[in-house]
Amino acid sequence: MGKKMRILGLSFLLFLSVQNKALAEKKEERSWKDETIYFIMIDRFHNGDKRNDFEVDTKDPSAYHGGDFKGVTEKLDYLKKMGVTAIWMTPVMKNEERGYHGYWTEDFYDTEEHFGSKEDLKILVKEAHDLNIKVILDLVVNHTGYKHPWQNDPAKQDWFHPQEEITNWDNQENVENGWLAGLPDLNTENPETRNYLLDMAEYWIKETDIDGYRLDTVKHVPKNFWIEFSERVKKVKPDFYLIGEVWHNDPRYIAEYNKAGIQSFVDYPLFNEMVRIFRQTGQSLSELNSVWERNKYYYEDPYMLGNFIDNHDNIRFVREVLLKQEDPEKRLKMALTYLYTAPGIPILYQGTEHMMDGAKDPDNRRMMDFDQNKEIETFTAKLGELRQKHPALRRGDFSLIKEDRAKAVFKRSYKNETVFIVFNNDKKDGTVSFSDRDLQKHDLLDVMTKDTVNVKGEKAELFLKGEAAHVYLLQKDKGSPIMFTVLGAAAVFMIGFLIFLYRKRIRT
Ligand SMILES: [Ca+2]
Ligand SMILES: [Ca+2]
Repeated sequence: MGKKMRILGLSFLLFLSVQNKALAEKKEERSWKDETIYFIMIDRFHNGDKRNDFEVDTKDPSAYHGGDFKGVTEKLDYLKKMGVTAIWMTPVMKNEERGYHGYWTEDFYDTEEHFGSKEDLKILVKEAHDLNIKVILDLVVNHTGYKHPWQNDPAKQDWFHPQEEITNWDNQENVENGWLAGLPDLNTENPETRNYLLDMAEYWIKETDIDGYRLDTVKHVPKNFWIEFSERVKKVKPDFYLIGEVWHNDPRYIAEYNKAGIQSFVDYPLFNEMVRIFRQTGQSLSELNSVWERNKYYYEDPYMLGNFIDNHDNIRFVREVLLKQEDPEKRLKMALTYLYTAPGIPILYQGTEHMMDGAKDPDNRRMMDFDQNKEIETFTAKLGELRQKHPALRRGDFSLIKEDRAKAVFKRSYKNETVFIVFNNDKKDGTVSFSDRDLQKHDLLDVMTKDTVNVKGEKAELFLKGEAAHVYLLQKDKGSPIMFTVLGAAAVFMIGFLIFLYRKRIRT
């Protein structure tokens, strides 16, 4: 009997450990919320092929500047070093004249010749995948380019809505059916047009093996189109990612598109607050927490949202800072620290890591300079590395645990990892002190500087330079060896007790 008992006990332990391992592996499977996205405007990124440089004029901000698929492929190693795990590229389809940005489609089934061939695009995707980098393509279904040939095709007259600019932005029907900035508005209610667009979306996934779409002008296309669209693309690839551009300040309005199957959005309400708070000293950070509280309430999964401080449609963050006559390097470091440590997927627009400046479009789309600012480049790469290394920064909960005018402490925890993100948004140096039960018997490690901060009891007192942010990792419990002994003894006792019960049952 004794032998059987031992086998029973061992099998039980083995079963527990296998089950725990399986559970842990399942939970840690890479998800879209773990990604760090880098946003590339193909024409303005890197010129890898001079043979497609016709009509290129780098002096004209509205002309082609020479960037292409080969250029992106050549820079994949650079992106990998930046801690990037996914890229979002501006539309790749053949555009009409001067459509360097890609949003003026001429042919939905061909690539833009300035960027390269379909083969070049496939090589880009393949090489990105080899580096474990996912690829998201920008997709426009709301409109075509100004001079699209369908407009003169008698068979395609009902492929467009009647030519009429959007005038009432509070009227959803007008927002959906009106022409945006004079661009021919596609009639997605027409089954023929709808099927053409759905087939096209499916085609690019099958043809190039991309992993997601960034959906342009989502609010200008009816929700019932997006419902069918999401179903179709997810049939091709179940984990296909959709991140929608619903340019709006109200999360309730944006979150409505969750119901249409779009699981993520670029977070414009957060963008507005981040720019307002980080471009100038003295601002309280509390509104950042309010945005998160609202996001948790309205979205299906707020961790899927895409966070950004820069994009191709807005004045660059650095310019916002300069307009306030503040220090761009300090301000940018703070904003980037929040971007990479707050819940949601960071989206870095090309050039932000080189402190690139730029006023409104097209000045915010200057050709990428890979040597402009090595200091910020290294800083951003470090943040990218931290986000990958610490699950608490990707999946942890988030709360504002201390707020004192322009100083703030955010706490994030995931499983047995805890981080504190501390901001001093004042011009002057100062001490940030805060209490937290988890600080008991723990020290804090500054993950950027590797300095250890000794903690007394449940209180931490941190000295921060003016306009600075630090990320602190809660160190392992100082008393952990004792904890292990206690837990070990408890386990032995439990097994003994089970054996005792089993024996008792056999006897009776
Ligand atoms: Ca080129
Ligand atoms: Ca429309």
